Order: sequence, then structure tokens, then C-alpha cells
Amino acid sequence: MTELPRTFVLIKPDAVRRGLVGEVLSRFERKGLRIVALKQVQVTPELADQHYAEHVERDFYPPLRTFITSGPSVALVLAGDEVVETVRLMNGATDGRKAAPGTIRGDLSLSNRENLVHGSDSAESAAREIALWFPELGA
Ligand code: RTP
Ligand code: MG
Repeated sequence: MTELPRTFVLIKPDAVRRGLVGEVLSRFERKGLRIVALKQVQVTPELADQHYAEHVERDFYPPLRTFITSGPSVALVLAGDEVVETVRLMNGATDGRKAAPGTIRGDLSLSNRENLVHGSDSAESAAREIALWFPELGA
């Protein structure tokens, strides 16, 4: 039997501050996705730089780094059929002001930066991010 695909999700510091961890987790659970791993993490600037390697040279990166290290986050690995695509659909567009109603960002965020959740954007990104955030899970 082949294993279900996995993705990496970060529930960002704004969601933790606003008491929305349960709301976000509940949406993924009710969808039928399985929580493979979950932990609270204080993101360091070094981990932020590794996670957002594709963005470190961008103008928006310095404030993004300040935000993502501003308090605890909750990191998780989810498994399910087409989980990478499903989580991206459920998260919604990057900018909460433009994200569709019914999505996590569309329902709960009004910000382009403080947008509550991260989801890996491809199977390759998921593999890289799971190895970075959950080395204890092994290869
Ligand atoms: P994520 O990586 O967090 O799942 O979000 P995404 O794919 O929808 O967006 P991405 O382009 O990868 O951007 C990563 C995160 O950077 C912040 N951001 N700020 N112009 C800005 O101020 C700006 N653009 C992006 C957001 O927190 C975004 O989720
Ligand atoms: Mg992204």
C-alpha cells in the first residue's frame, strides 16, 4: 500500500496570539486530513531564513522575518489525498483581503503578511520543509 502524500503547515504567530489554533486545526481535521506530527515552535531568525530561502532577498522579507519570529507558532505535518493542493485551497490567496470567503485567510485575515497559515507549495517544497522542521520524522 502506498503512503498518502504529506505537506507541511505552519500556524503563524498571529493565529496563536488570536486564539485561532483550534479553529485552524479543526478545519483541517474536519476536511479529513490526518495530523502526522504537531508541535509548538518559537521560530528563530535562522530557521526563518532557511524556511523562506526563496524570499530572503525580497523587500518584504525583513518585516516577514520580524513577524514570523514574534511569538510561538504551531508546526504540523498533514497527510491525505492531494494534501498539498487541498491545504493551499483551504488556506486561500496570500492576501487575506483578497482571499475567497470560505478559506482560512478569506474568513479570518485582513492582511497580506499576518495571514495565519503557511502551506507547502509543491511536493518538493513539502519534502524540504518537513525535513527542516521535523528532522525527527526521518527521511
Ligand atoms: P505561505 O508561503 O506562507 O504559505 O504563503 P504564500 O505561498 O501564499 O505566499 P508567499 O509568496 O510564499 O509569501 C510568503 C509569506 O510572506 C508574507 N508576504 N508578505 N508583499 C508582502 O508584504 C508580502 N508578501 C508575502 C506572507 O506572510 C506570505 O504568506
Ligand atoms: Mg509560499
